[in-house]
Amino acid sequence: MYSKYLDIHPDIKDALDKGLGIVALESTIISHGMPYPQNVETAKILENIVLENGAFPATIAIIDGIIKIGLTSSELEYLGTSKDIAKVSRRDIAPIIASKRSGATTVAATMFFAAMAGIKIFATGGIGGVHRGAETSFDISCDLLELSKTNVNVVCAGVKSILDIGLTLEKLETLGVPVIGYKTDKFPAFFTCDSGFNVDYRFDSAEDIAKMLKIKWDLNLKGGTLISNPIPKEFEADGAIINDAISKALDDANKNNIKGKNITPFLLDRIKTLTDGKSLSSNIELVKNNAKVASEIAVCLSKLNQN
Ligand code: PSU
Ligand code: MN
Repeated sequence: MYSKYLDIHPDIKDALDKGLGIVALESTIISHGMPYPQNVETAKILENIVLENGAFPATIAIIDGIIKIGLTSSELEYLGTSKDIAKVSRRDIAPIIASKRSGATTVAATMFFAAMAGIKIFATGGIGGVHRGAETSFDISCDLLELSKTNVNVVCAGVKSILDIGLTLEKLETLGVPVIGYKTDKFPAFFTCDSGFNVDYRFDSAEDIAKMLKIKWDLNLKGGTLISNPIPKEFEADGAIINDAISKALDDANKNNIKGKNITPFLLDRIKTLTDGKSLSSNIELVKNNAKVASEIAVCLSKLNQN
């Protein structure tokens, strides 16, 4: 029924048919999370990292009303440069397709499309979550709800402290989403390795994570998992500088009355400026590391399924 809306790149189709490892990659990070040209450069580097680690990269977006699983380099360039790319979360999918527009997919929408195509592993930087002040703004990312219902596992570096990390973890518990630490007991805070909160479970190899995921599916436990992979120590940002930038950025967002889907891109851009671009280089390094770990898990899963 949905195949007429979906265009799966031939390489991904072939990998799916053969049961090979595939890693989904999101596109909001390209269009709304990083400036040009670093956004397009990073998108291409991520695809190469996935290939080098034995899996196939499937960057996901909507181009002219068609859901694309796997993008060409000119499509990546278009998403990174055009000013007319919508930020597409779950609620935006049907209207954007109906109006034949192009959209960059958030974690929620990327998960939804990855599941449609049969892709189980997804790498990104950080997911959305419960915003600070959510008790009055009600601003809770749809990413969390998607994790509770869609069977795609997201490798990320935790969440930024632009969010309320404690409340985000509480919400994930309510939604029944396992929060896993890859080689760590600490839930990471994106730019730094330790948010001050612990993860529920620690796994020390991609193979052990793949085995755990298989058990979850065998038991028909619906929904995804959050696999948190801390930024490599050598790229960790100075916590004090980051926190200072985040407070200032949050203040600016308040003063400018920035709300809803615009707040995350606004904060990311402000933090980048306030840290003289240092946040951007940490951001790039942590996503690269997530793409590598996601590829290792995808390859282990493919082997498990073939045995
Ligand atoms: N957090 C980041 N960088 C990002 C995002 C979140 O550190 O680029 C993006 C992701 O695409 C995520 C989305 O899915 O923002 C969440 O947006 P919202 O809070 O509006 O749901
Ligand atoms: Mn929101």
